[in-house]
Amino acid sequence: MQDPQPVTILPIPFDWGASKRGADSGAAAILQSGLTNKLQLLGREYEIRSTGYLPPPASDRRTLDRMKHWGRVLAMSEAVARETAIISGQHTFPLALGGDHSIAIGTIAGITQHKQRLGVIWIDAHADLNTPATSPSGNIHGMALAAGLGLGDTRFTSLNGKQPKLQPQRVVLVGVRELDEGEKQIIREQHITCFTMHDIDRLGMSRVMEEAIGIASHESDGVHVSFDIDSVDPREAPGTGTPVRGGLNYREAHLAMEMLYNARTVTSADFVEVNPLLDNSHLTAKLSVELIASLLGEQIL
Ligand code: 4U7
Ligand code: MN
Ligand code: MN
Ligand code: MN
Repeated sequence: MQDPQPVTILPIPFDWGASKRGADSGAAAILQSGLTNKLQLLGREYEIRSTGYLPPPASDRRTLDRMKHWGRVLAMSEAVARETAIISGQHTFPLALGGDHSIAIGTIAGITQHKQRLGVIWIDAHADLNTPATSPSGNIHGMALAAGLGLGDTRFTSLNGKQPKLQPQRVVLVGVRELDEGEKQIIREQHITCFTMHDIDRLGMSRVMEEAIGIASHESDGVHVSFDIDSVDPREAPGTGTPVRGGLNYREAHLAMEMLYNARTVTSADFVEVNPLLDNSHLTAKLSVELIASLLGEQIL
């Protein structure tokens, strides 16, 4: 990977994959919290692009109990996949700003158009491995990683024709502390590497990230980092729709980003689930800017 690569920021103002409204303003909050200024300080060229999908058409009411607002999520995913495929073909670094985590259905579909052996590091309190059959909520943001692995509704799994887009041996979960029964089963059946908070407590973040980077990049043609801000403890990141206690602390989250930068293997990223309506004094959006800066090379010394 050439470094420093220009960054293409893709804001995705979308929240119909989640049950709470508000994550659709997450990207704007991250931009308002000084992201582009940071990129300039880091000497990174950047461009901001649009998916052309703003805002969701009120007319699209296609929904099901087990796949809420699937019509809107699908239309968004198609637009995101189209745009991300273009960006990743241009040798810039695609940085997708959510939006809820359902946007990753589109980014992974777009990026894997060029990278068929993409590794994924999914940093999240949750695994997002539900299918319509296993989901307790019907919220599609909880099904995003499953879709990339070819599990779930074919409208989502077959987005760029080819399914599955990811190979489970190159998918690594980090920070997990809330799993549904169906998700546990998928992790076991597919042999997905899952570093829970328990593992982070025992091994330390440094060792966990070393292993995660090794596994995701093994015989890969790139590594995608999908960072759900609810991986971070709610004390540091309160502005998110599905907070879970006992998460990454401030330094653990930064260390993960710094190690990913130092490994020079990351080729694209999502930052998702920032909800400014729940975010007192933009703490969570500011944290996201700092973490993105660390991922893109900001150093302490
Ligand atoms: B997020 C949940 F049941 N698993 O499927 C579900 F606990 O993108 C939560 O990680 C999903 O924030 C959270 O609804 C999705 C629930
Ligand atoms: Mn998530
Ligand atoms: Mn989550
Ligand atoms: Mn969430």
